[in-house]
Amino acid sequence: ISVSDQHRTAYHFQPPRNWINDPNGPMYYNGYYHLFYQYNPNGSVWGNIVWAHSVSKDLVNWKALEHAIYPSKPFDKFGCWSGSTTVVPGKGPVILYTGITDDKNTQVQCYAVPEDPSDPLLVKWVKPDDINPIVIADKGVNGSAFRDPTTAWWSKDGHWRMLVGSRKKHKGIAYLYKSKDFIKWVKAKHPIHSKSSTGMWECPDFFPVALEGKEALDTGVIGNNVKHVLKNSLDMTRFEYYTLGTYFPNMDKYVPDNTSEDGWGGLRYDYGNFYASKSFFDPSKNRRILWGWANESDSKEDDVNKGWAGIQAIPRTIWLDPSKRQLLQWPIEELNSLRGKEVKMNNQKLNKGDYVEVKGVTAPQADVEATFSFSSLDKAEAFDPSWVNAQDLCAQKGSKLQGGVGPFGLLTLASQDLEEFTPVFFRIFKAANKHVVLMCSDATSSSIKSNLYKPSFAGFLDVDLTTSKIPLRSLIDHSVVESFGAGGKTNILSRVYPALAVGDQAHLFVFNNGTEPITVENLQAWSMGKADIK
Ligand code: DQQ
Repeated sequence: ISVSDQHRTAYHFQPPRNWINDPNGPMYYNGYYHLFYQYNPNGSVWGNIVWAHSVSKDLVNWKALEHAIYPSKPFDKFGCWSGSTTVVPGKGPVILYTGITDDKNTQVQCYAVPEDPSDPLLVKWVKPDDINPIVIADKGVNGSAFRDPTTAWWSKDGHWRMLVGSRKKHKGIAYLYKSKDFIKWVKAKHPIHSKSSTGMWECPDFFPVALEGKEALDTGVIGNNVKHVLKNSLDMTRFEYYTLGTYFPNMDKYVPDNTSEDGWGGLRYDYGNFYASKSFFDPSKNRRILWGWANESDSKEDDVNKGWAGIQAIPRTIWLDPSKRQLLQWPIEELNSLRGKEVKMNNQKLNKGDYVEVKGVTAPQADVEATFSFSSLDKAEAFDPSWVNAQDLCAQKGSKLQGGVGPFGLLTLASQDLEEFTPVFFRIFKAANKHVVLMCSDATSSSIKSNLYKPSFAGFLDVDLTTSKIPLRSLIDHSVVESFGAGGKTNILSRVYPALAVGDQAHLFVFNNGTEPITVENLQAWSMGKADIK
C-alpha cells in the first residue's frame, strides 16, 4: 500500500481522488439519500469548484453520479459554491447555491431543478435562464461576502424563507429572504440575526429541535414545543459555533438564549476539524442528520503527492440535550452495519501510569465504545478560572503530564512503543463549587513526521459526575479519530498521519495517567469493514 493510500479512510466518505470541501444540499428523496459536495475535478487543492453528487440507500455505502452543478452560465462561470436543497411540495427538490460571476468573486444566489423529476437518482440538473440568478446583492450588501443559501422553510403567511451568510466589516450577518413562489425573493427589513466581531458567516444553518425527545422536525416547524438552532461557520478560524434560541416568525427575528456565548467562545458541534456543516431532516426516520467536512492537517505538498484531500465526517444524528442548553450528536445507526469482529474488556483497573492494549481488533479501522469510572473526585486538580480556552489547557497539560483524576482514556493509532499515538481522554478539575471536565483529542504525538498540523483539540464537557462514569466512543479510520464524549455532548474530530502506527503496526490502548485509579467498564471494540464508496 502506497504512502498516498496509507491514510485514506475506509468508512468515511471520500472520493477516489482530488480535493473536496463542504457538504452541500444533503437530502432524502424518494428512497435515496443525496450528498452533493464541493469538489475540484482537476486536482487536490481547492479550485474549479463544482457540486459532485453521490447517492446512497443507507448513508454508509455510496455511488457517485456525474457532477450535478458545474460552471456553465454567466452567473456561475467562476464557480458553483455551497448551498442547500429544499423539497418543495408539488415541485420536488430545488437546489439553491452560490454562483461566482467574475474574477472579483462576486456572489449571487442561483436556482437549479432536476431535468427529469421522475429520475429516481436526480442525475441531471438544469438552471433556468429566465429566473437566474434569483438573488443578487442589493446596495448595502457586500457582494463578495454573500453566499451559502440555507434550506428554505415554508411559513403559514404564504412565504418561503431562507438565509444567506454575509458580513459587514467584522460583523457576521445572516440575511433573510422571502418568496411566495420560490423564484422571486425579497430581502426582509433586517437580518434574522447578526453579531459583531465574528467575521463572515459562512454556511449558516437554521432549524428547529424538539424540546423533548430525539425525534426531529422539518425545517419549517415552529411553536411552543421547539427551540431553534442557528449555526455559522467562521472563516477567520475555520471553526463553527451555534446558539439555541427562539425564532419569532412574525418579526423575522431569531434571539439566542443566554445560556451560551453568541460568538467565538460559543458552543460547537465539534471542537476539532469540522467545518461548513449542514443538517437535513430525514423524513424516513424522523431524525435530523448533520454532515461536516474534515479538512486535511498535512501540507499542501502532501495533498498534491497524495492526490486527494478532504473527507466528510460520519453523518451524525442531532437532537436537543434534556438540559436544553446544548445539542447531542451520535453517529448514524447505519454505521453499525460495518461492525465486524468484536472484542471486549471488562472491569479493567488502571492505576497511575498504566496502559493496557485492547487486542484482537483492527486498530487503524475500528469503532470503540468504553465507559471509564472512578471512585472519588478527591484527587481532582484545582481549576484555575483563567483557563477559559479548552484547547490551550489541553496543549498545556496534554496526556503525559500526570494529574489527579485523569488524564484517562484511549490511546488510538499508537505504535507498539508509543513513539506515536493520538490520545482521546478526560481530565477532571475541581473549581469553586463544581467540577470541570476537559475532553481532549491531542494530535501532538500523532506522528513522528514534521510539517503536519498537530493541534491539541479540546472542549469542556458538561456532564453529570454523580454517576462517577464517563462514556466515550471513538471512530478510528486511518487518518481520522472522531470521538463522542458522554453520549455526544462534546465531540472532537482529529486528522492525523502516523508513519509507524499504520496497518497492523497500529495499536489501541486504554490508559490512565492520574493518581486516582480508573476502571474501564464494558469496553467494546469492533473491527470495522470497508464502506462501498464508488
Ligand atoms: N466553501 C465554499 C463557500 C463557503 C466555503 C466554497 C466554506 O461557499 O463559504 O468552496 O468552506
